[in-house]
Amino acid sequence: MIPARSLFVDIAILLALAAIAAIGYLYSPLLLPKSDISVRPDPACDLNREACRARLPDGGEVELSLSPHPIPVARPIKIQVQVSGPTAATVDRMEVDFAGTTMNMGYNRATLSPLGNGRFTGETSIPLCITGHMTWQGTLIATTDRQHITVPFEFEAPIAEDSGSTAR
Ligand SMILES: [Cu+2]
Repeated sequence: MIPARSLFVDIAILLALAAIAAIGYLYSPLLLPKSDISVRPDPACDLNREACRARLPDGGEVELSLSPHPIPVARPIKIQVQVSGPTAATVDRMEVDFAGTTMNMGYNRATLSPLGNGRFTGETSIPLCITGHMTWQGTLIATTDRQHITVPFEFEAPIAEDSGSTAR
């Protein structure tokens, strides 16, 4: 009965290999390195006045709102993010990183809390620049199970009119 026994072992090995292949296929998105996607927001939109949107590759949208308006420095800023479309349910982590576009303003990153249905909220503050006012880049970083999606939003803070100039 040696041949029969060896056939049984062969079948067991084949089944085990098939099971490993199936598990590998199911979990491959978790094992592969995350890809990075960067999408640009509407350049005409002004975060100092309104919420701004960017289109996601899956057809959905991401909207960022910083308040109050205009956006203050050295005072609390409320951050609200709304993700719509298929990506909304897959976001595990939502952060906004604030950086000076023309100088290093230090590390300013806020992790937002999920409110459900693709909504996230948080609070932060950004430091006053020695030059008075400058352009900031607020990069929204959405981490899903397989991607980092970044959206670089630009805004001025404090805006020039806020500096008290009455020359014009
Ligand atoms: Cu600065």
